[in-house]
Amino acid sequence: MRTVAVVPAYNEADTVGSVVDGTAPHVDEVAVVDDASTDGTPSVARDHGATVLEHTFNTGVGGAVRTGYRYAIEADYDFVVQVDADGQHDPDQVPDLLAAATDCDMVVGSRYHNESIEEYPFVRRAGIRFFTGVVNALGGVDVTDVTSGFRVYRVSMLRRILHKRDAHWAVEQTLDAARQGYRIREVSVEMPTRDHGESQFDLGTLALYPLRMADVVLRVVLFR
Ligand SMILES: Nc1nc2c(ncn2[C@@H]2O[C@H](COP(=O)(O)OP(=O)(O)OP(=O)(O)O)[C@@H](O)[C@H]2O)c(=O)[nH]1
Ligand SMILES: [Mg+2]
Repeated sequence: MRTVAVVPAYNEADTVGSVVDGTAPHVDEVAVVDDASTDGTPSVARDHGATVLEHTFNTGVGGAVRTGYRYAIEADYDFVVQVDADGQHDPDQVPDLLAAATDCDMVVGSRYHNESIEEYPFVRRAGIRFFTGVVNALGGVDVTDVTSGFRVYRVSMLRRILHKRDAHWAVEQTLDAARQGYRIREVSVEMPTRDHGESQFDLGTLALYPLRMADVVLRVVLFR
């Protein structure tokens, strides 16, 4: 079984090196997707031995992970493990996630199976609950943390669920996978809140949430 780690990274020069170092022993290759950073993230990642896939323009997390998935598909890997570059995902938990993937197609690392969710602000928790509820109701599954970016995919499934939109990529692909009958499991992962760099969440993003979310869900439910 060949495994690649996909690490989306935008201005994470302070943390990406230790993420690459921590992840490399557990996988065959670490591919950092640099989302047009301006702080030298790609050269730090390269210095730590990662393959670096560079975006010319910033796309956001959804676009960055799609580039990584395409790389995994083209290179014919069996599994992808997705790890954030900001230090929120502990690479020591990668083996647990990979082990859980041997008899399923997608493994989601959940903060709801331990106390780490309690660190997150109320609005963020309410958002996670809401998105997770939508995916469970429309996908007939029982996950707790659909927005988690600490995940494993079987690449044969990934080919069939590549998300089309950059916003709400996790909702889109998880709902799509659930509706196609793929096996989804969760594993408990500790995920402290971010303490470096800049979050993908800002006021503009939050304001557009309901509209973008409805767009993504309707597309999956009606057209796939
Ligand atoms: N903020 C941000 N992150 C990006 C972007 N493109 C790729 N990423 C990477 O995608 C990963 C997830 O983004 P985060 O901003 O950490 O999202 P999050 O973990 O849901 O939010 P926080 O809890 O605030 O960190 C990180 O490794 C980022 O470096 C982008 O355009 N903006
Ligand atoms: Mg983060």
